[in-house]
Amino acid sequence: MKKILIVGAGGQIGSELVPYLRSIYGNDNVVATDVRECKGLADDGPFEVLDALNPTNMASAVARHNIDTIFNLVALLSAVGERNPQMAWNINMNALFNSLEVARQHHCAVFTPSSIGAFGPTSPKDMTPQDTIMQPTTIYGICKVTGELLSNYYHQKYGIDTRSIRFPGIISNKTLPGGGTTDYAVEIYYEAIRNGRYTCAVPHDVYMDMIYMPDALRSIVELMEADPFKLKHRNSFNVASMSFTPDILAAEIRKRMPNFEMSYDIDPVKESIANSWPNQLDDSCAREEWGWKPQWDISSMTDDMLAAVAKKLEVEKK
Ligand code: AKB
Repeated sequence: MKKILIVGAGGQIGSELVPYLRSIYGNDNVVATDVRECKGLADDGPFEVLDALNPTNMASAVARHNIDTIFNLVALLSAVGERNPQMAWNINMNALFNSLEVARQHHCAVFTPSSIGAFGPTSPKDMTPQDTIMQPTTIYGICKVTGELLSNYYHQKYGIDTRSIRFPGIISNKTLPGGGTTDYAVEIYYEAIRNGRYTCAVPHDVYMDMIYMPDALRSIVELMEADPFKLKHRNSFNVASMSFTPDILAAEIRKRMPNFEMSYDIDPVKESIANSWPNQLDDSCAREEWGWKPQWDISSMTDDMLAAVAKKLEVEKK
């Protein structure tokens, strides 16, 4: 990776991946793009407004900047996807298809995030294997499985260096996620600091995999830098870091804020999605093939999140 183009850079992952990649590969070598202007992304390096659904404009950016690696971060998440499945398919699939086609024409590598949402109710719930039955029941999951297959197809047929990770819910403190089923695990920290209480839309006892953003960012670079001869899989790798229920996360916050209160107002769409996803993934292939190892757990993440969110909200108040 010498010259990188990120499409959909303004979202939860992109807003932190851009500075992370710039710190490793150099500011001028990471071109951030999004469908709209994004505060902050133009401060330290190149930024362009680019609609990933327009392949001509994407190809032009790749050619102009001499890009060798495309990160396609464009996505409508699981819960919001259920409100408009046609739009979710259009955005999720066509941004990926354009990235792969432009990569084929301009000889680029491609990274695309997949998700625990690629699994469904018929997948094994506990220690969900890397290779197993995948019959998701959300449009988001259907896009993710199709995207995995399509990315493998581009690798097998055209030799494109496609790689991907099945991300758990990503917990971060810079940009809020929008429209996911795992969003509660980010919102809870903001509401704990703001109001000392949180109303959760996901049932109290549903386990889902989660990962803290610093681990997620590191996993992306480690996979993209991995020796291709060691990769038996490509699209997409299970990674695991921590798995908990809303009750467990609330108890963790209460250890630091004893008066924190949690109540529940269940969203039936999120409930059904959460119930269809794994409790915990088996990430042994990622560990064996490219050395994946998480560094954060629920306790260290909660310390860091509460401090970072408190600081952020304090600064915003001024
Ligand atoms: C979502 O909840 O939709 C995402 C995901 C797990 O892919 N955070």
